[in-house]
Amino acid sequence: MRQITVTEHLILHQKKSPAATGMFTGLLHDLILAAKLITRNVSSAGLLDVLGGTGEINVQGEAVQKLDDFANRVLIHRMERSGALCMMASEEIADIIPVPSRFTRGDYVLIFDPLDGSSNIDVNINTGTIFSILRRRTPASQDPSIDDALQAGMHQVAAGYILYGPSTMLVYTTGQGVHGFTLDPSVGEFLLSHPNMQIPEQGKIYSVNEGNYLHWDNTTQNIVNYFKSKDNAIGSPYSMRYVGSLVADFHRTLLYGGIFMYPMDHRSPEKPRGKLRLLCEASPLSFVAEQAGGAATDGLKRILEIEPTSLHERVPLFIGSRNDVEVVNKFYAGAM
Ligand code: P6P
Repeated sequence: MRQITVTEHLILHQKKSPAATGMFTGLLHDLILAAKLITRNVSSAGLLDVLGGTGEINVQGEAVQKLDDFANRVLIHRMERSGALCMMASEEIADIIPVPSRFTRGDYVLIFDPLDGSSNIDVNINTGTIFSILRRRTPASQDPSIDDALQAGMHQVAAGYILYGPSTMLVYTTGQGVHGFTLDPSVGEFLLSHPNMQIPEQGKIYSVNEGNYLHWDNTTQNIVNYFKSKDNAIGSPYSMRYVGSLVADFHRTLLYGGIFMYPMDHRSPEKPRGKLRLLCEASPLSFVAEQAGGAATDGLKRILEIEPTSLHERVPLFIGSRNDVEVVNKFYAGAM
């Protein structure tokens, strides 16, 4: 295959996309540089003193891993100098991160999970960086505000992820399909390896942490039982795959089809909630899923239509093959 870089692909294939401006190409370039810096440390984590926790607890109430902190700092440092952003928001940080006025501010907002699945790093399981790019809503004459971040997923200009696995991959969409690039470490370039990725319409894999079964409501239990019964769309039980790293589970779903589920759980009856974050996890992956012909719902509503009310809002997530997500919607609508 002719070697096509990300920049070449953006210019060649994104002509009609509002994302093809120089500012956006520059943004993606800096994001790619950050990814290369992160992958360098993630891939040699066992050899550097970067394993384990920092001893801090983040805004999610989760123990911060040293590589979480490293990835977060690399992204903020690199991206605030990109000239393309007015503001960022990180899964690791409670509040919005305005680009300091000493730097050139741009029209875009970057929301990211710097290293999702980082609790798996110490056992050498795939992790990933998830990113969502919005256009600011407030006028350039004003300081950016949280309103620039609290936008429904349908307003994203671009979204995607970097997967740190046996190879490092960048998968992204700007609304013109989904394209995957694999890092060639010998030249330090992401080269097009998966053009126009499409999720199979019908899956045969389900992906969920069944250890939470007792915390689900009856409808959710019935949905999972459907996928592992013979009375489903394929007439035999689906295979079950669960890495426990969202980017890895989503990437497999994107390539092989099927459905990834992180349902609402009723661990605390007064406050049932999902685990995954809307702005830095569910929205970007749902944009990718829909652009690849798949679908994503919280059980009642298309993820991309949910209007966020807070920066770290959590949602239930069912995402993957269109037919399988449709089944989930029917169960919650009482039609199955
Ligand atoms: P559980 C990782 O901590 C994460 O946020 C996602 O990457 C992953 O999908 C999920 O949590 C796993 O959660 O409760 O199954 O361990």
